[in-house]
Amino acid sequence: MSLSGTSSHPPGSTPEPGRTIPRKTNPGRASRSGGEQEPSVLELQPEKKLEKCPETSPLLVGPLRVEFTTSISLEQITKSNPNLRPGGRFKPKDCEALQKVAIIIPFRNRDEHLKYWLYYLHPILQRQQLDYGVYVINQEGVEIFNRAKLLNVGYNEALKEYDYDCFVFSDVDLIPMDDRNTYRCFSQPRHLSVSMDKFGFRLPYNQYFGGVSSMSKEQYLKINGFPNNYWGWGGEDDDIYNRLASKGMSISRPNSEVGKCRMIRHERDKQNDPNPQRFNRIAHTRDTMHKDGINSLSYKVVKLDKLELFTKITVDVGKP
Ligand code: BGN
Repeated sequence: MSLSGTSSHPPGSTPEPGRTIPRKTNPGRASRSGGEQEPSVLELQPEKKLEKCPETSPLLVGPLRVEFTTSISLEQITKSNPNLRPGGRFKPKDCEALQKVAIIIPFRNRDEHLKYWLYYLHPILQRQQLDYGVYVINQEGVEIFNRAKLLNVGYNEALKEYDYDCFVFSDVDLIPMDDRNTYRCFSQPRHLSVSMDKFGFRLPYNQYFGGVSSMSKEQYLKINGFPNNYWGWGGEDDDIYNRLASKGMSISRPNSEVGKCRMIRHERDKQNDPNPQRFNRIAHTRDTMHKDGINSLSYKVVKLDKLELFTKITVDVGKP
């Protein structure tokens, strides 16, 4: 399957699986007997209209204990999250979620980290009363890693499945320590991982936009998505910051208490060596961003697995 940035069907055109779509009678087509077809019993029942969820979920508990000592299995996590639908989807039962959020995780060879992420995040996201889906975008092969391109792929693929209006971009190794840090979108692009243990629970610098961030579809499109040509570690998040700033947007952030999070310690992979071109690239974001982004994205989906806890999309993103 070969796919490019411009998808063959428009975002949201595919009905999401598992959702009942009320059948409509087709006024342009006469039934076989020539008369009007009786509507079925199902069609006579009005769809139960849920009230909107409150601005702040009443289910939140605040600060959380987060540790990475005990090993957990996917089966255990699945058991303790019985309300998930295939592909790691969820929506609240009793109210209509305020936002439809796709959570995009760039990935390769980090199954242990992903388990912790799923273990901690699924219950948090459900308490936040979001209509959400988790998309793990797995870079195929052993070529150098391309985080920002994988994020673009996630945006594009998630929209083929459902009409998401908000995108949370999260590293697989970052876990929030407070469920009031809502994984949703705001009137400005949001930086969520503002207070990481790795940086002494402070921002490393004011323009820092790495780790976990969120953007509405509109905000994302305004900056033409993310760069596709940052291969290896570093700079792609600064490029995204430059894009936002050049479009006159500012960064919204939770306070440093609510924004606390833990990073799972690890060695940096060989395929994620620092990118020597990053300094030069971020110096030219304003010139390159209109040619390089969601409008120039090309990749191949190698495999798409709807697992119980997440949707795993393995992609060939090419090489530098
Ligand atoms: C910065 C990196 C970011 C990274 C943060 C935190 C660069 C660009 C050249 C200055 N930026 O230095 O990508 O997220 O550190 O680790 O390297």
